[in-house]
Amino acid sequence: MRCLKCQERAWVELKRHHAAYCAPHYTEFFERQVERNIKAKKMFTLQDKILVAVSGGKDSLALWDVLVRAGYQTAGLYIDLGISDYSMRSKEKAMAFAGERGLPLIVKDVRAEYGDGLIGISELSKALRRVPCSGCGLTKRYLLNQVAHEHGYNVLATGHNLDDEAATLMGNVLHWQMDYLARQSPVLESTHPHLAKKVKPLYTFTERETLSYVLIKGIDYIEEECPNAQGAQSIVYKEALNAIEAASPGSKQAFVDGFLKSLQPVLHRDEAGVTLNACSRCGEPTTGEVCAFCRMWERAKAAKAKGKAVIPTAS
Ligand code: Q46
Ligand code: ZN
Ligand code: ZN
Repeated sequence: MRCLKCQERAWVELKRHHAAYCAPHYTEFFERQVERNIKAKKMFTLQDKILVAVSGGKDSLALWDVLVRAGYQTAGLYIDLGISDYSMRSKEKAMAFAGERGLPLIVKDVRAEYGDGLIGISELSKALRRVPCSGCGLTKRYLLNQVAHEHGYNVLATGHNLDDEAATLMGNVLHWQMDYLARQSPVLESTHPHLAKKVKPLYTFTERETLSYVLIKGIDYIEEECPNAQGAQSIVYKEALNAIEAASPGSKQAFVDGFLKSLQPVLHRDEAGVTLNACSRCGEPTTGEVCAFCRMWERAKAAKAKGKAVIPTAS
């Protein structure tokens, strides 16, 4: 197999594009494609201040790397969720990436700041008898907006890739989650001064393609998944989609592209505008009186005070 550009030995094969590239031409292709996504979807410009959600994993570090190389104004945000040793190891990767490149990294420690030093995501889920990902997702969404607003970043960029988007779409379609479908997009405009614009510049790349980029660039990332990801529904959908993709290359992209072109704009247009108030506890926007984040953490602390299941654990 030869590189499409220089005919040297190819390092990465992209079956769905009927192309293959050597290492330097692959990174060139990757960086150009990210730039094309940013411009085509009007995600941001060189004047914007972009907060990159950094987990220490390959996708978020690849995204931050490309944005810095392209000259965008960025800072990283790492959220320490207090999930066993995984949080510690992923934080080390995020801090090392930022430190080696002299990039600004904001670190938020959920257990210290919101859980009285005792409640991280693992204890929160036990106290509330919910799966960890539900409390975790809400906490991450809240903190991303809150930190972006507090530090003056108008755009929030996440490393969601094509596999993530296709799996989310499959889950939303299987359960006909119309509200979620209306908001599933690589770009969500800000609807409130406290809510940053949200963008996903890697939404056209598969996990394998992002992995190829970080390997070629020598970016050190955390390989292990969050322990709570095992058994998550999204993994089942990703496996199903991988089987379809193997039999028919390009299916994942066609699935997501078709949805974004045909259905998403109709659903988004039909979404009724909602009035947002300031949360009476924290001041962040909410449709009710107290936001879901404050309610959730208050319930977890109340459960702890009653001596229920909140015990700091190693898992
Ligand atoms: S970090 Fe949080 Fe994920 Fe872990 S608890 Fe679930 S949502 S799996 S991306
Ligand atoms: Zn080449
Ligand atoms: Zn609140």
